[in-house]
Amino acid sequence: MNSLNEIVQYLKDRNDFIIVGHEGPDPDSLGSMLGLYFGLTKLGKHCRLVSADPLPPYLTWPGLDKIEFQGEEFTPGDSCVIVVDCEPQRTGGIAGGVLQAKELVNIDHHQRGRGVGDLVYVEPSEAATSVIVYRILRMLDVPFDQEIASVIYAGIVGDTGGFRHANTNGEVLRIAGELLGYGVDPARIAREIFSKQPLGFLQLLGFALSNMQTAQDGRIVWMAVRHKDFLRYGVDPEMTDHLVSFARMLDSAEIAMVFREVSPGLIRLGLRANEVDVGSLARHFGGGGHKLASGATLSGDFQEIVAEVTSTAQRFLQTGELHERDS
Ligand SMILES: [Mn+2]
Repeated sequence: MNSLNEIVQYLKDRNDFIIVGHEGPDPDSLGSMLGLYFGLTKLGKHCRLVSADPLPPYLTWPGLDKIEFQGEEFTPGDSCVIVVDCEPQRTGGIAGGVLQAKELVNIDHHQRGRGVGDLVYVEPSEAATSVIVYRILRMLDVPFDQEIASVIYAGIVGDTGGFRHANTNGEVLRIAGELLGYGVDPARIAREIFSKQPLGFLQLLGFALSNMQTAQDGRIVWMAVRHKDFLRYGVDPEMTDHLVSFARMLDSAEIAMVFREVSPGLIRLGLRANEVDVGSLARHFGGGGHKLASGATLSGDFQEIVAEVTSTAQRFLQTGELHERDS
């Protein structure tokens, strides 16, 4: 792994960048992309923003209109590719092109050891990749303005759950407070990220909540939504990552899970905890993430997967152990 100084020196030395974030972009992924974009552009460098997947609806942040949407046809040419908030393999449909980059930089705050690139900076103790981007831009002496401050602030708000998650600390609040000084509109950003939902989603949420299940006296809770249910409510399953934040509201929950059948036989598992290490649980099923927020994608029979994951989670909660998977 490289130091932040080495990353900063590299960015100073190069002039042509393509910035990418993860599949299913979230506020921190987008905030990091846009913050770097505005910062490097202000230094006179050529930058493009590329995403494989569409953006969450309702976001009105500056710079989102600069994002190009590409798929497997993506080729970086001679540009340096900077992957933020994930490892290069998690960039979705453009991952093949990303991995062919002549020069690849990876800046992230997820599980250490997963970074890939010619330069890698992965710091899991940072609350958001947007915080790392903030530090980089300060080291580059980029002049901050409302645009830069807004996108970085929004990224931090996203990954801290609006300053409610365990990754919230004095340093994060200090940076956020400093960013507000540039004219950021915190109420609008929070509402766009957390509180603006279409009717179909709220009705689907009602359905999912009323079918919520628990085990071990409510210490484990899960919601399971079939593909046909998404169709019935007219909701794009890929846009429902945040369902898990409702499962975790159960007072007794130590592990909260959401199973979303995003297409027939393809299931996204979202995991949240307040103390239990659900990052290990996600990795057991081929996924990844943080200790308290993680996820995995599984394919197979929906009911069988729900049964396997929930029983593994129960055993994990009781014994703290994970055994080899059978399949
Ligand atoms: Mn993040």
